Amino acid sequence: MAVRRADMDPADDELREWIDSIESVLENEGPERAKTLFRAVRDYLSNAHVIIEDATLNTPYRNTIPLEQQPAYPGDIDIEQRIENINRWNAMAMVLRGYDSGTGVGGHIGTYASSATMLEVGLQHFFRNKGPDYGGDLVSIQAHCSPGIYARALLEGRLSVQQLMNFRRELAPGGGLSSYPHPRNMPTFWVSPCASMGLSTPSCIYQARFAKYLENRGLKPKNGGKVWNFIGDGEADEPEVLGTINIAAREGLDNLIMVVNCNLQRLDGPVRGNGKIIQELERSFRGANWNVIKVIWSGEWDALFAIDHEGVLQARMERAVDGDYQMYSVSSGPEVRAHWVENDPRLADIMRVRSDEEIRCIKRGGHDQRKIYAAFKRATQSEGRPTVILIKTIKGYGMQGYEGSNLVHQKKNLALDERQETARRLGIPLSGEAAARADFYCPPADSEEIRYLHARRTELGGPWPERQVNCPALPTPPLALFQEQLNGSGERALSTTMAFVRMLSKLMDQPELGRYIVPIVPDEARTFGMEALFRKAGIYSSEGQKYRPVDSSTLMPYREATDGQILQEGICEAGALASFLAAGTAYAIHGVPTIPFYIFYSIFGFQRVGDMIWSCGDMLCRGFLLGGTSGRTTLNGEGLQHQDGHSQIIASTVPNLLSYDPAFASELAVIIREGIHRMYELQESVFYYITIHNENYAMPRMVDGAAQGIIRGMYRFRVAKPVANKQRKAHLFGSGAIMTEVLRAQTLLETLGVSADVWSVTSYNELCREGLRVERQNHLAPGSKPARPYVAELLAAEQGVFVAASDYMKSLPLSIARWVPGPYVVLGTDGFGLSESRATLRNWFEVSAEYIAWAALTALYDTGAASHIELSAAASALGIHQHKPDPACAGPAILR
Ligand SMILES: Cc1ncc(C[n+]2csc(CCOP(=O)(O)OP(=O)(O)O)c2C)c(N)n1
Ligand SMILES: [Mg+2]
Repeated sequence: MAVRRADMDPADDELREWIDSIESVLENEGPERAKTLFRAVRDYLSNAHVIIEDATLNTPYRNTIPLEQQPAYPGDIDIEQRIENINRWNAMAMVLRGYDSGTGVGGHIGTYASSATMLEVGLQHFFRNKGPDYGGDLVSIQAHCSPGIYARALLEGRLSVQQLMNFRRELAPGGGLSSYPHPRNMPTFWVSPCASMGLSTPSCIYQARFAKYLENRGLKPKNGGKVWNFIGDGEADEPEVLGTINIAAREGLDNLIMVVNCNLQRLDGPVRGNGKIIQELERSFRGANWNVIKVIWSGEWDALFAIDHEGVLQARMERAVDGDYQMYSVSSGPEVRAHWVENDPRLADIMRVRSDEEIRCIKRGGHDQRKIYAAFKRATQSEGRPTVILIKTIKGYGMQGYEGSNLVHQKKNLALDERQETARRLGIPLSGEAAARADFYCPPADSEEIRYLHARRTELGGPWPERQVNCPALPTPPLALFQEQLNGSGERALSTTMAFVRMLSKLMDQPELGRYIVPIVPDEARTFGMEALFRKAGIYSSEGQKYRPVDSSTLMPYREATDGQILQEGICEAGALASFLAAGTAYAIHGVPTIPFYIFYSIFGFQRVGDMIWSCGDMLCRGFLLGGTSGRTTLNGEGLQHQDGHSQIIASTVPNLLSYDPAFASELAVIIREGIHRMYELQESVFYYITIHNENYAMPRMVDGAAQGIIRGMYRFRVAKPVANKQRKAHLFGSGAIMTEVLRAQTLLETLGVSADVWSVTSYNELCREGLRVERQNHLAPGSKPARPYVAELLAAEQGVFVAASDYMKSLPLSIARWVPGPYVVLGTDGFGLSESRATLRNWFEVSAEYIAWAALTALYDTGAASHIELSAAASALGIHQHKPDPACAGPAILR
């Protein structure tokens, strides 16, 4: 708690003496000396076990930068204010036009209204584009500000009136605009998505870190570039926000500037009615060792602070809670004065210099260009630390009658007279009717405003936002690079994970490609057998390695280095995924074609950070996600929160993500090579999810000519020996590690007189997508000869019964059912995982060889190709429990 004369007990002479003496040091010897003395006293007390809990985490509730340190404003504030007002009007008009159109498409006014000034100061003076000498700024805004950004692009001539009229109507004639920043939908405009609140912060933090990684590894010149992350104060409640700020300080990200728009409100009401969100955030960020700059009051307050000799005004500001401040924004001048003064004559005296109207209109810092400029300027000069700027604003600023009200977030309409009054107050030269219609206003091209705006952006390197992709293509390595995997392992048993690590290492050794590989691991490298890479490639650390690792004398020491290639992210899947996003979008942001391989426990991928993976899709990210130790039964013993039987299913929901569950090293080799080809040579904006396993078995040689089938999702892996009775034919579909069971089932069936071909399904998702695509075309434009989906074509000539076995839920193999030309039984692992051995788990989930063979036999029985007696004999020979509980809904408890 700050000590102010106003708060001091007049009878406490000792305290006054202490304060007098520190005041004298401050005046005569300066702040550095005062800090030294204070620290010495604090350390003395700490040594004596007297801990001051709230030591210095909070500073007074006022601007961090005092008037005397405020730099001169470099721009023409009048013109900038006019431009801002036009943007405010047009942004509001977009939403009002949408409302008037009766389409119900919605939109928001309040968020941009609160942040227009800070964005305008940024756009006029700070946000610089990439150029020959500058790395370029990455700016992520609050998603709900998008109307303001579109409005500005209208003034710049980059968007048309028609497009603005079609805000939130992307399919409307003439083209429309997406609600929020979505690079996927507007790939030459938006750079990064942010509509799912809370994700932009880890995304920006790791973008800033990845820029340093590229610089330290010599892949990007050290030519600067800031990452600006604008978020809402309500948004700061998302755990991803405060949960990832530590790493920014630890990494010394002085290229990162976070700006929190503290309008004290979220959607429903106050963010911290009973407290102060700015002070709360200040504590968190200072505790995490960030630079914190608060912008609370506008210049009008400076004169009042100048006469607040005893700190009574400051003390009153400390006492008021956010609920009070929100109330002031909707109250009249006399009401504010009365509440503020609280019968304190000293306060009454100070406030007397302002009229009631002046008191009502007195601004918050977030609506004062000079205060914002000072904060932004200081933030850009930070060295060695990230900066957060906490800016106090009013939600819906300028929306007459709605400023600060609890319903302002949802406000989409204004009455006609309110529209006219707003236009008048903003100085928009529209007629009464035009204002009531919410016409857009654009000054002529040679007007002062437009010329100024263009001149400023030209100086800052061009328009913002703008997504420009200018990245060299990489040559695809020949498939022969993975000859070892294509040849198979002979008798030697190994897992697809081991094969993957060998391939990764090979790729890292490639002369042209190798340096672009970015291996990313959460705290799991040893789980996947990747520790040998530590020594070879090094673990990235901005500080190098200040200690001798405990295993320095071994062959695989824990080696950290400033130019380390591996990103070891600790136990932070959100951070690791944000690194993946940064590395996978470096082609667009930095023009550097880094290829991320993020390998993780598969259940902690989609299930844990699925929204971030969705965001990768939106941001047109490239790279490989590797779901390690995947499968519901393959991950021996780990149980309910580790065994993943559904990531492949969730993967199918991301449209530009291709997902595979390969069984063999050769398949993995073909898929990875194809991925590099599509993403880095052809530069397609897709990305890959590949599940890999930890079960060891002999890897067969690649089937001749199978590459296309592997890529498309399915090929015939092994033809069965024919049997005498042609009716007794089965086709077994296997994928991933369950393939070993399928192969065993083939042998079992052979002994039962059934001929079963084995097909390897590398991707049900790709088969299904292609099938649906083809069917859609057939339906939309029926021709004389309809096309056939690949899977239907592949199986067209096959007879008999079909059984699919997957370590994933049944809906995965079921997704291709309509193209299978015969009876089709799907076996899969619906239900929770449980701690058991691999063999027991496979019986429990009915995906073991025995259950696969049984399924084929019962299907044959249904077609009349097997007899009842035979079935009874097989049930006991195979050990089938015909009355066992359904694993889809039962847990082990039911067994007791
Ligand atoms: C993850 C997520 N949850 C909820 C929402 C819905 N939502 C959109 S804006 C908003 C309130 C935002 O408040 P704040 O962050 O304070 O921003 P302001 O509009 O006040 O500037 C909410 C809840 C969302 N977009 N994303
Ligand atoms: Mg808010």
